[in-house]
Amino acid sequence: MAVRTVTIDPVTRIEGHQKIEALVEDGVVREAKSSGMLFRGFEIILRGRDPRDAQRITQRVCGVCPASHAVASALNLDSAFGIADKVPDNGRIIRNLILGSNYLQSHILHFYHLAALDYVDVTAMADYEGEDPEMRSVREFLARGALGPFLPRYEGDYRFDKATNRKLVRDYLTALEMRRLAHEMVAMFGGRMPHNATIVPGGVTEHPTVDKMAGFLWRLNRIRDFIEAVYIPDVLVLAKVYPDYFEIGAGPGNFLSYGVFDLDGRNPDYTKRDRFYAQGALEGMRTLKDLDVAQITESVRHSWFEGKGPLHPSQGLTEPAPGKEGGYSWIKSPRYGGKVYEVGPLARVLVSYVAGREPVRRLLDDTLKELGVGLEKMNSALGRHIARALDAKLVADAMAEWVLQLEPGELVCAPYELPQRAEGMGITEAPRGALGHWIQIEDGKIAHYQLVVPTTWNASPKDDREQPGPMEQALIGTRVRDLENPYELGRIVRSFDPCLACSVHVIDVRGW
Ligand code: NFE
Ligand code: MG
Repeated sequence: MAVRTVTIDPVTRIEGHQKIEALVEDGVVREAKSSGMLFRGFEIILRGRDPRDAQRITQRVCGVCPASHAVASALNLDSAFGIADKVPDNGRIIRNLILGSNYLQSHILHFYHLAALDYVDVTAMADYEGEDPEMRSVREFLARGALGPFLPRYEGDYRFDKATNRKLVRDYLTALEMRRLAHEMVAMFGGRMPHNATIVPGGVTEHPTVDKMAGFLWRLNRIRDFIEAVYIPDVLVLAKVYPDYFEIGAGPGNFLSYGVFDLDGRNPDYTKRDRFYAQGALEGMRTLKDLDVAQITESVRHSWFEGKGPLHPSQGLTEPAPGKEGGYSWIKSPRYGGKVYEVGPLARVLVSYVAGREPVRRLLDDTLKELGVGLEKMNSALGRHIARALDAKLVADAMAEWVLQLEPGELVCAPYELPQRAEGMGITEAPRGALGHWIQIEDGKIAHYQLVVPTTWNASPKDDREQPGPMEQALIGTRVRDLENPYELGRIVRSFDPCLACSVHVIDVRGW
């Protein structure tokens, strides 16, 4: 029996430092460990500060998904300040437009610039003789051996023909332009990108005008064309050439979504809000239960923190314990009802699908029909890419309607008074999945702030019950054809779109 440990450290082309360790026995992964390899201590920066600083500071957790932290912290402060039902429609919609624009750039970034390189063979550019100046420069960089991040890479299993490889390189370049447009869209209503300046408790500070709406819509429509004509077709080509990736990378089979994009700001209970994407906990693709935030806990059994049993985020305390016995990650282990749940575009799309949401049902049904596969195949490495592309289309199409609902001249923000003592919760969905912020205010200052972030769920280590996290489960059982080039493992991990910067934000009570 041949047993070997395959280590990928760092996993490249993701955000931040992640290490994957897989115990491979007779060519099959028997055990897998996902580790977050950096400590950041973000929440500690928040302690003792003006609660409104949370809105500015938590955005700095990440440059990829800052808008989601802006929205989560604003919802959190809205609830703590008692104005969760007072945000004017303009404020609600502009928050959605900023967050939606950030989704589009994040998904396009992930597919083309981070994940597709696992499948696209850039050496197909070596004898390119066309006139496209950008493509010619790719060829020249390749000839000079200066083509990071395309190279070096794991070798083997590049299946596209030359024409498809070249098309995907071209689309990689066009995708950069699309992300620039999406950044501009954030800046039009958010003032700047990455960390917007306009989302505040009570709404936003930016007023809609007809020229901003028109400029936004023009950019959005270009991105919608790209998603429709390029992104989704490219993902479908991937699915057709690599159909075996429907068979690997299955996660725990439980999916959690907090719902996102408020369609009505009047219900102060975020778990019951009318949102574009439905809320809920889906077990095994069929059984959808109402979201109950009391079910959320974080375990630190295998994380480098002191602490006993799992705690709800409102109680969560963390004392760093580097080198703790049994620990192997700076990431905690969020669980729902004690069980392992996957979050992300796949969870979002499946929860809304089972909840019966149009147009999610229509789009996913059409896509599955075109690919000739059943719904259950979505729980796979390929399923995550497909769900992310459909998520981009669903959000972009909805944004085109929302922007026209803005009313120039109407209010954008509600007034409030800073409470001396209060607590709050803000739940939303970042591009990578369920995102929650929790706050306690004492003497008018932040006494306690906790974030439970999508990649914390997905890249989590084992918990108190020794249940592996979603990515670990997705790796276990995978056949690795070449231990020197474990490309299957990289492809599975990247299908989750991990962001380690977000996932290891953590808190310490002593200010470590
Ligand atoms: Ni840093 Fe993030 C997203 C958040 S992490 S990218 O999307 O919140 O999972
Ligand atoms: Mg946390």
